[in-house]
Amino acid sequence: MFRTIGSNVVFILMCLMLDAFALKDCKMSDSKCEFYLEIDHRLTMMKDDELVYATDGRLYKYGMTNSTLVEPVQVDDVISADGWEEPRLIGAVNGQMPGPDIIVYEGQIVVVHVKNSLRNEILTMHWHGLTMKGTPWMDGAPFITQCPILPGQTFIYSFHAYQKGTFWYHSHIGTQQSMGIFGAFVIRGRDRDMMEEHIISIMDYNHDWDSEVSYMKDIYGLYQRGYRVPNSKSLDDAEFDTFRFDSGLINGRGRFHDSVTGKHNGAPLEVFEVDFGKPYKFRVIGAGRLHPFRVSIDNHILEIISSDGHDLEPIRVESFVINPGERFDFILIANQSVSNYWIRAETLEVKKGHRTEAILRYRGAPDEEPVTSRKQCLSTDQCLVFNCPFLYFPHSEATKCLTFNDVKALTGYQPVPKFHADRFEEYFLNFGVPGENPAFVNGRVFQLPTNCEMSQPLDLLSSCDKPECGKNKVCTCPNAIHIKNGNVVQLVLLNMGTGKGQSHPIHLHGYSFHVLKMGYGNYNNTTGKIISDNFDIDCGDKLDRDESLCNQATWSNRTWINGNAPHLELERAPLKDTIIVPTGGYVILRFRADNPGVWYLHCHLEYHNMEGMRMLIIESPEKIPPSPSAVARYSGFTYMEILASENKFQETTSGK
Ligand SMILES: *[C@@H]1O[C@H](CO)[C@@H](O)[C@H](O)[C@H]1NC(C)=O
Ligand SMILES: *[C@@H]1O[C@H](CO)[C@@H](O)[C@H](O)[C@H]1NC(C)=O
Ligand SMILES: *[C@@H]1O[C@H](CO)[C@@H](O)[C@H](O)[C@H]1NC(C)=O
Ligand SMILES: *[C@@H]1O[C@H](CO)[C@@H](O)[C@H](O)[C@H]1NC(C)=O
Ligand SMILES: *[C@@H]1O[C@H](CO)[C@@H](O)[C@H](O)[C@H]1NC(C)=O
Ligand SMILES: [Cu+2]
Repeated sequence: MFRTIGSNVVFILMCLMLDAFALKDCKMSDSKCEFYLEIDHRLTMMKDDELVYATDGRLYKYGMTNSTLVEPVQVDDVISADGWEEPRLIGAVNGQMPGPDIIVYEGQIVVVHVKNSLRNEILTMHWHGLTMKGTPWMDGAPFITQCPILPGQTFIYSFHAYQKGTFWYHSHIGTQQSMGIFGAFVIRGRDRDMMEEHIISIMDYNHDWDSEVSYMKDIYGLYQRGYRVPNSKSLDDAEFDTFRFDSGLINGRGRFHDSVTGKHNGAPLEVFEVDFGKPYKFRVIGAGRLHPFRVSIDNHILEIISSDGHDLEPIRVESFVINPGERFDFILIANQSVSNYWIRAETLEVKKGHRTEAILRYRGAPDEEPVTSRKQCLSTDQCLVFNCPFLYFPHSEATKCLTFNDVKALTGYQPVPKFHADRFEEYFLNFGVPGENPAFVNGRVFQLPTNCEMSQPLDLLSSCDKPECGKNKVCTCPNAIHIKNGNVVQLVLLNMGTGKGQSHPIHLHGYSFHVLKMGYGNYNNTTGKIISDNFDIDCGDKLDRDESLCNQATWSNRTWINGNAPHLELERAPLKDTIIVPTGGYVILRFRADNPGVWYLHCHLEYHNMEGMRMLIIESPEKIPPSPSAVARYSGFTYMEILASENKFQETTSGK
């Protein structure tokens, strides 16, 4: 009798635990969708407590030598990463890397319980691309919109899924995102005949460094096998920052290619299945930490239809470039013969051959690896690449770049806010990494506030007003600009002067912005190498441009202020939340201040962000909706109860 009760209790507990780990699907008819994410560490290449090895696209347990008798291990039961034989520590969400996809429908209320089961790290979760309108304290910006979640605590995020599109969630603390704490966040529209979809996340990966180590090696030197080696270079001659690229991962899977022998280790790859004759929507997420990837699929044209959740006038390309933080949706029509095709993602480095693959498999094709090759780009049949961070590939590659200057928002999409005297604000922000200085914006290395800022945003008002900061100086302070609700804000982001570096993918929280114009440096169009910075910008001091930090920039032609720069797309400018600032160039963004809050603007290269290449945009603090006091004040296990009682979205107690 007693024993029966006991086992029932155990059974119920197990059910509760399973319930907490699996993500339930959200139905279109639900008004509220609730999810549970538990964050902790895992090891790669383990099946429970047994080590596995990779060969021929499969995984086997070690010590079982007779391969005719041994069944391979289920690939889904192992975090295989690139199949490297030494288990590597990674961050996992519900035991997976990447974490589970969260898929909801436009208009729903989303509630996500995030439990920090890391033993010695704080955590916050950012919902990348969501504007968090009305719920700015749910943005997951540590010390800015909330106190971080301490080990053992659970924080309940709750917000509206306003706008359909491809988004993602990731930790916003230190190196956690590139260690694996991320996943897709998709808001589906409510159209009836939806296309089948696939989600692709792409990241760079190595076996033993995190972004912290990259930073140290940047300062103290990069050694390999006893020799000091230079950083790799981008095709346009910009220097990439320090990172050892061992592999790339697509949905957490890739394989290690030995750079000496050129052989790979046969680790399992992600397979995307399609039916002949059908169209598919692919949602691609740039989840890496440093490298842009050029993505293509052998024998197939990619029709780009959207970026960062906003529809574009479709364009057909051979490939596109995705940077950390960006998303692209494309349509693929499965109209080739029933077979296997390589999905390729290559870095834009000079002569490195760094790449990763996945497999596009037509149903009915054999369970084999593709033998296809990529399209040959010919001068008579050039390859079109969208979103290059530069203007030219080397002439010999017969490859043509399209940039955000060459695309338009879909007709009828949100109009660009117009210049309006008295209600227009323009800022020049230069993103730099000069020499041994930490990365900064306008010479200001961002300093985290020591309290949870959302409760006291006015403290930040003049925090960079000190003599150490200013023209051609580097200082550390909580850099912020204040914008006024209702104003039209134009940001001119730069990548110029002595701190000029690889193209920075800059991400803005809280808003999507219109991309009015991208200005590139001057190139040699035969080699594709950059020659000089763009001359439209005056770095604001008398120094030669090569000696200036360019932290007080303005237009060279002073008549360009007040939104008068020429060649702006003012009708159908595409909307984004993450945009590349090209080496030696600039990008002009515009948005209406319609979301009071405290919002990060930062580089999405993980260690640039960690070092200080970030700042705050503070919109009308007096209009910030009151936060649940728990966000700022409370810590400890009471979070859950307090939030549950205070959060206005949780009208009824869920009973959980
Ligand atoms: C492996 O198993 C097969 C089938 O039972 C057997 O014929 C073969 O001898 C075994 N080989 C070894 C090396 O044990
Ligand atoms: C396959 O679809 C593409 C558009 O994605 C089209 O351009 C091409 O002509 C089609 N090929 C065949 C063989 O139907
Ligand atoms: C571009 O580079 C090529 C090859 O180095 C060189 O021959 C040519 O003169 C350069 N063109 C310009 C305009 O600098
Ligand atoms: C390359 O540059 C040369 C000289 O600057 C110019 O005449 C030519 O039109 C350019 N070619 C392309 C493809 O832009
Ligand atoms: C400054 O820009 C205006 C507007 O684009 C243009 O008409 C004018 O010629 C420019 N002045 C100079 C000196 O380039
Ligand atoms: Cu950067």
